[in-house]
Amino acid sequence: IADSMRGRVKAEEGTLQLGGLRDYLDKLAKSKRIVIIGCGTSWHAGLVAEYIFEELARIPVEVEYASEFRYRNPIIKEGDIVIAISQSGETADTLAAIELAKSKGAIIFGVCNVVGSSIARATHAGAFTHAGPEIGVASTKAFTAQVTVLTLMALAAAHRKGTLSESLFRQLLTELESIPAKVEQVLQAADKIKEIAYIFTYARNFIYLGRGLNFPVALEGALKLKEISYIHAEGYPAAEMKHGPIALIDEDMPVVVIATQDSSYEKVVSNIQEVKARKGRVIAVVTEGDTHLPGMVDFTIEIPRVHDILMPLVSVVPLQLLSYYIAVMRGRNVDQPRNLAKSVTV
Ligand code: F1P
Repeated sequence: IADSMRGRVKAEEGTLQLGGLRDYLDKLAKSKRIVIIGCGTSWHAGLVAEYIFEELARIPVEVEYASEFRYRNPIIKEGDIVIAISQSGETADTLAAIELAKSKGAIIFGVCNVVGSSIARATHAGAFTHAGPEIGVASTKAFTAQVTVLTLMALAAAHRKGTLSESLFRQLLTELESIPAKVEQVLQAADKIKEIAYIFTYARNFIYLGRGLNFPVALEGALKLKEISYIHAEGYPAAEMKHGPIALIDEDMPVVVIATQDSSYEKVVSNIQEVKARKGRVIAVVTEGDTHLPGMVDFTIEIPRVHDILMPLVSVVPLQLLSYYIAVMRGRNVDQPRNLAKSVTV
């Protein structure tokens, strides 16, 4: 990922090298609406991109499950931008959604890992993630690479459109360069995450909560746990909890909360208080140096401070590790989980 980022980001020049987008960047920057499609983890990367495109480029974004797209007569007009995300580049539902959008005159951008894949060939433009092959079936580094590429696309569009100040543009590019080292730092907390996994190995259910950009990360954390450990897990926006899921909370319900120190921190802390008042057991992903949450929750996992926009690239990693260790401790085959295929081609 670091290598692939270096190929695209030239922070010192303040430019972005997204070769596959060059001829279409203007169309992306001027678009009135972007529709993002994908399945599974790729759909979650799309949700992250929704926040980033809307925040930086002020372009309205809709994120759709590719598997549902063709069943609801979607409104796509000539010139609409559709971004299709797929690790394998072979997902049948995503390919079918692309063909439908294309037949209505949409311009299709691809964010794919596999050069020469069916989805890459069906798109008009796009960027490869170059994350290398996923060893396991469940996407992990693909997610990080997809979010990186989508962030770069949003930065490029926002810069071209003029909705992003030069200083923030440069700051984000520079911070992007520091992400690999920050992810390394999270990996060093693996032993602590392993200890937490040990305690919750035989939990039957999990809830994951996050706000803003950490909401799709909560969904992705829950999906990873389902995929490789077969534990039932659900992700919610933290504020949704009181609209139903709160009824599930008792001492047997582990709740993973991404509670980093961003603009929603205070609200997330109050959500944690609601969980604790009902005896839920809270594992919080916190910003390093947070002195408040360790005294309030059962377990904390520290991650380095990063700009809100780039947070998912770092905050997803402890959740992937937690799922990994729980699955291993339950004796699951994490590379080849039951019932899952790397490319869902039917
Ligand atoms: C989509 C996906 C993956 C998931 C599993 C099944 O694949 O849902 O996110 O981990 O492998 O397929 P893709 O379109 O991103 O290749």
